[in-house]
Amino acid sequence: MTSMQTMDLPLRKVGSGKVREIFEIDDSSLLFVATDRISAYDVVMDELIPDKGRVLTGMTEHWLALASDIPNHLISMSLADLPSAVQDYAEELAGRFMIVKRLNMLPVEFVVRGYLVGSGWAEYKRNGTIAGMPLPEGLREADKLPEPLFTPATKATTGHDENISEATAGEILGEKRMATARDYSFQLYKMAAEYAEQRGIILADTKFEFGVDADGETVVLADEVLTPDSSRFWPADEWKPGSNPPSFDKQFLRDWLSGLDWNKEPPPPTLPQDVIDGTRRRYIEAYEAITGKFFDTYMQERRS
Ligand code: Q0Z
Repeated sequence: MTSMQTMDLPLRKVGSGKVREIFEIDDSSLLFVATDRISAYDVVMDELIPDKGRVLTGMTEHWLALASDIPNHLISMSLADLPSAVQDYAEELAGRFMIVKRLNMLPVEFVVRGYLVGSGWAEYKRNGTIAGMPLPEGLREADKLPEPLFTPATKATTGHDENISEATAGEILGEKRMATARDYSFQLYKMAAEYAEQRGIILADTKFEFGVDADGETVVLADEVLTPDSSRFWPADEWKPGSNPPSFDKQFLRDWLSGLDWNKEPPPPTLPQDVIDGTRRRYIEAYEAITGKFFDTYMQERRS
């Protein structure tokens, strides 16, 4: 089992997030890598969750295959297609990298919500709205919304994303691009929510990122897609309106953290081995529940 903190690869790093890294291959392609880092309450833990990056990459691959009618950035997940400069890292990268088409990223996050939680619930309690749109009265936390809602956000340079209206997203991106990416987002959410529901999983909400192709025209789905880091997945049998249901993947870690007197500011507490193992198990269970495939099978395919 190989595990990854940060990737020091002999390629130029062009983006780095809390748990993902992105490197330049050439003018038209990038190497997108999902590490095993995990964050909770926006703090990255010191320990890794082995295979977490592979689980997320495998889920992204699964959803992209189901949504093959939407243009996406994935070029290859084959070891043979890795640039020669990183062939020595093939074992570490296997299953956790995507060679992707280099896009001009749209500076808006495409969030779709089917349930009333998180910042959506906070706004509804305050104003009776989500993203400024009025909702029926009397909804409870985690209630299913009458219809999925598009609640775009801008990537704030520091701290949290800022929710914006659809009209503002249209002003930033141009109406046509915004509408194309919005419609793709609804289509993806509805497909995935229906698919997950049949497997006993609720897709409460999710966030998509899009870019524009070199032709300056084609709107292309990018980044990780419908993973536990970009979405809230709940086990359907634990959903109870009136309380915030546990997320499939991180609840095990959050439950352990909540028993400590940690103030949710760095430095994070040291994760014991049983919390690492339990969290890894939950990620793998999520992969297997969603894809219907054994994680070991995914890895066998990705190592050869
Ligand atoms: C995505 C991000 C990450 C931090 C750049 N296909 C693409 N073309 C051009 N740019 C990107 C992509 Cl995916 C791109 N991000 C978001 C990813 C770490 C931030 F791995 N940044």
